[in-house]
Amino acid sequence: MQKISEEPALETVSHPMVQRLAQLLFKTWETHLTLEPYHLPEDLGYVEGQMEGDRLTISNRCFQTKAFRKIHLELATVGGTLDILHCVMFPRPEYDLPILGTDIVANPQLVSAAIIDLSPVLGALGEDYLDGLSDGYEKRAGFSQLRELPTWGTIFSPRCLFTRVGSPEEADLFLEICTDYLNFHCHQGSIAKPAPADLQPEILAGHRNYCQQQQQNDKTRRILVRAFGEAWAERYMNTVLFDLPA
Ligand code: BLA
Repeated sequence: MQKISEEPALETVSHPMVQRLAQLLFKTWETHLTLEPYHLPEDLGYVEGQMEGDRLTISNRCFQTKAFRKIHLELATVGGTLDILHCVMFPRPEYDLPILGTDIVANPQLVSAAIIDLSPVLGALGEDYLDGLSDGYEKRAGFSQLRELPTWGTIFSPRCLFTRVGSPEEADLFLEICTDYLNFHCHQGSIAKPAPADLQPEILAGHRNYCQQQQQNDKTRRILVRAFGEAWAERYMNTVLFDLPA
């Protein structure tokens, strides 16, 4: 595959923090993993809709590797000003790995939400991850506006970082913590061995729970419904954002 980090910048999305996190994700994936293409349904790779007069543009990039069933990066822009980055790395159910999720919601004045987590699949995040992420997690003390998780956020781990980003220094800090988390996780993913087969049903149940909770995020759903309607939004959330393995 061509080096994804050398491809032209991802269409339409302009917020610098979104651009920088997208580039960081590509670089880190290329450094640690051997990426293969993952094919989304034909009509859902690049999508445009209309939202109360504003255009909504979505572009998706998707990969898979030995240990990851689906590595998904989505960039969305609403009306040319609200930029959204959404990324989830779903492990294959044969592997006992947590689910990496990260999301940025940014307008030119403020990044109202920046989140990164390695969410446990089997009950609680393992000691290896708790230790491996602790230096990065301690850096959260540098944010002045940490946020409370919503009620559906029971899936997130004690290493979850959720904050507003109000200055260039805070933007750098968020990207630094993302670098720490991504390097640790992608390294773990590159050396992971399949788990005992009898764990698989429990792992699948963990993935299902993650997707069910994420689907309760009404803020995501509302944007998709306004631009594309109920049925489309439902299909998109079930098949592109938070699908389960066949
Ligand atoms: C919040 N997500 C939001 C918000 C919007 C979106 C508009 C509100 C911003 C705010 O509270 O300041 C919109 N996010 C989207 C859209 C997509 C998207 C349209 O990804 C995709 C098309 N969300 C995720 C993932 C995580 C996540 C993977 O997709 C975490 C790993 C978290 N988004 C998340 C959380 C909130 C949020 C926790 C705050 C929700 C709340 O406070 O109610």
